[in-house]
Amino acid sequence: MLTKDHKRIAVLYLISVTFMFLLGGLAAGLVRLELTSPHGQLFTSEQYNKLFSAHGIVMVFFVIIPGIPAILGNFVLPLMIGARDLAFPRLNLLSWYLYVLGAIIVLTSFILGGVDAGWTFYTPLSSLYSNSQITLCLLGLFMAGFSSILTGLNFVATVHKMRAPGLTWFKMPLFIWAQYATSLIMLLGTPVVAITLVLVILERTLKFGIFSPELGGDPVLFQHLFWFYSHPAVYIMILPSMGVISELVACFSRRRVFGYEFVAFSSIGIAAIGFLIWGHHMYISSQSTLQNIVFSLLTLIVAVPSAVKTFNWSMTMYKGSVQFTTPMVYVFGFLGLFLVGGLTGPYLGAVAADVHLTGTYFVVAHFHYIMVGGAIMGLLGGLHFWWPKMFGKMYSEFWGKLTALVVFVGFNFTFFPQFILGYLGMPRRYHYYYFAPEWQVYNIMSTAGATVLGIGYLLPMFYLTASLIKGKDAGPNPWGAKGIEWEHADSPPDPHNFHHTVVVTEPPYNYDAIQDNDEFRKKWGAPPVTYKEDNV
Ligand code: HEM
Ligand SMILES: [Cu+2]
Repeated sequence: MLTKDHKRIAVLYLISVTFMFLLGGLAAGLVRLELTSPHGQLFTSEQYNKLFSAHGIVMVFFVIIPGIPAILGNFVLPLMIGARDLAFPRLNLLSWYLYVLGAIIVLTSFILGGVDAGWTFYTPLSSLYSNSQITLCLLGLFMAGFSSILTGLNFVATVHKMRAPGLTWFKMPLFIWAQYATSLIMLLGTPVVAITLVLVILERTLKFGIFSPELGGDPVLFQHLFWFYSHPAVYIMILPSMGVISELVACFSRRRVFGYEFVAFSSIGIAAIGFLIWGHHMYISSQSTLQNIVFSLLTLIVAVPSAVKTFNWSMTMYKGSVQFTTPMVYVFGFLGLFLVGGLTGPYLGAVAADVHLTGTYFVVAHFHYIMVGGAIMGLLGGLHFWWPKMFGKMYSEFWGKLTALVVFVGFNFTFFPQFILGYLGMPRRYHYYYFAPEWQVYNIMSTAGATVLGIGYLLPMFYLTASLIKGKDAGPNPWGAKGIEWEHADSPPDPHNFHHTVVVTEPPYNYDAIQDNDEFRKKWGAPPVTYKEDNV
C-alpha cells in the first residue's frame, strides 16, 4: 500500500470502490424493500431518510464519481499515451489515501447515527435543523473531494506533458479526450462544492449566517453553489463512460470512430456547457422566470453533443463488422439505457413539464438511467475490456455475456416502472404511500427488478476472481486491438509499462492496417475476425 505504480493504485481503487458499491447496494436494497408495502412498516421515517441518504452519498461520491477515472483511468491512461506513469505518482497515492480516509469518516458518521438530509444536503435542513451526523459526514466528503481534485490535476498534467513522441492531440484515443474533459471539470468544479460544504459546517457549528434565513442567510444560495458543481458532476460520471464506449465501439467494429474529431470536441463541449445549466435543478426554488427560461434553453442545448456521440457510434458500427464480445454487449446495454435516460432529460429540462415532474420518481428513474445505466454499464464494459490487460487472464465469455444480459433486464425492471410512478405523482423520499395503494404494483415490480439487478452486479465478482486463478493466459493483445496499451505492453504490463520507448506514427484506431489477427482470437475461442472493405 505504499506503491507509487499507477497500475497497483488502480487495483487498490478497484477493491475499495467495489466495497463501497456493496454497501451502497445494501442500503438501496433496504429502501426498495420498504417500498413494497404502501404502509411502510419496516422502517421509521427517520431510519428511511438515513438509508436513502446513505445510499445516495455512497453511490455518488464514492462509486460513480471516482469509478472510471480512478480505476480504469489510473490503469490505462498512462499506458494509452505511452507514458511510464502519471505525472505525479506520489500525489496519485495520496489521492487514494484521501479517498479511503474520506470513506472511513463518512462511514463513521453513518455508524454514529447517520445522516438524514439526502445526498444534496439542502439547507436549512442540513445546516440548522438536522440533529444527525452531518458535520462529520461533510468533513469526509471534503476529503474525498480533494482526492478528486488531485486526480484531475494529475491527469491534466500527464496528458499535457507525458505523451509519447508523435502522439499529437488528434492522435489521442477518445478515452483520453474524455478523461481530459472530465479532469477539467474536477479541477474547476470540485473546489466550489468543497468550499460550500465547509460553509455548511461553519453554519452548523459556529452559526455563521450564510444559508439559513434565521441567521440572515439565503437557502437558495446553497442550491446555486451546490448545483454549480453537482450538475457538471453528472458529466464527471458520464463522460469517462462515453470515452470507454468509444474505445469499445472502435475495437469491436474494427474501425476508426466515425467523425473522430467531432467526438473528441463533443467531450470538451459537454464539459463547457455543463457549467451553464445548473439552474435546471432549481425551477421551483423561487429563482426568477427569466432565469428559468435561460437555464431551460441552455439545458436543451447540452443534449446536442451527447447526440453527436451517439450518432457517431452508431455510424461506426453500421460501417464496421461488429464482434459480439462481452464488452460489446455492454456497449449495446449502454446505448439502450442512455437513450432512455437522455430522451427523458428534455422533459425535466422544459420548465413546464418539470414543475409537475420535479421531486417525483420520474427524476429518480431519469438519473438512474443516466448514471447507473450510462456510467456503470461503461464501467463494467471497460472493466471487461481491459481485464485481460490488467491481470493477463481471460474470463469466461459465457458468464460475461450472461451477466451483461441479467444486468440489462434487471435494470429495466427496476427503473422503468419508476417513470410511471413519477408520472402518476409518487414523490421521492417518502417511506409510505398508503394514500395511493395503486402504486404498489409498480413498486413491487421495481423491487423484483432490483433483486435481479443485484444478482447481476454480484456475478462478475465470482467469475472475474475465478479468471485470476484458472483463466487462460490473455497474451498482450487478446482482442487484436489497436492502441499503445495493446500493441506495446505486456499483460499485465511490467512495472515501467514498456520495454522500449514508444513512438507513434499511425493515426488512432488504424484498424484498416491490420490484415489478420485471428491468431490472437483462437486462443480464447472467439470467432475469427472478418474485415470489410472500407468504402467511406
Ligand atoms: C448526461 C448525463 C446526465 C446525468 C448523469 C444526469 C443526472 C441527474 C441527476 C443526478 C439528477 C437528480 C438531481 C436531484 O437529486 O434532484 C438529474 C436531474 C435532472 N436532469 Fe439529469 N442527468 C444527465 C443528463 C441530463 C440531460 C441530457 C438533461 C436534459 C436535456 C437533464 C436534465 C435534468 C433536469 C432538468 C433535472 C432536474 C429534475 C428535477 O429535480 O426537477 N439531465 N439528472
Ligand atoms: Cu443538472
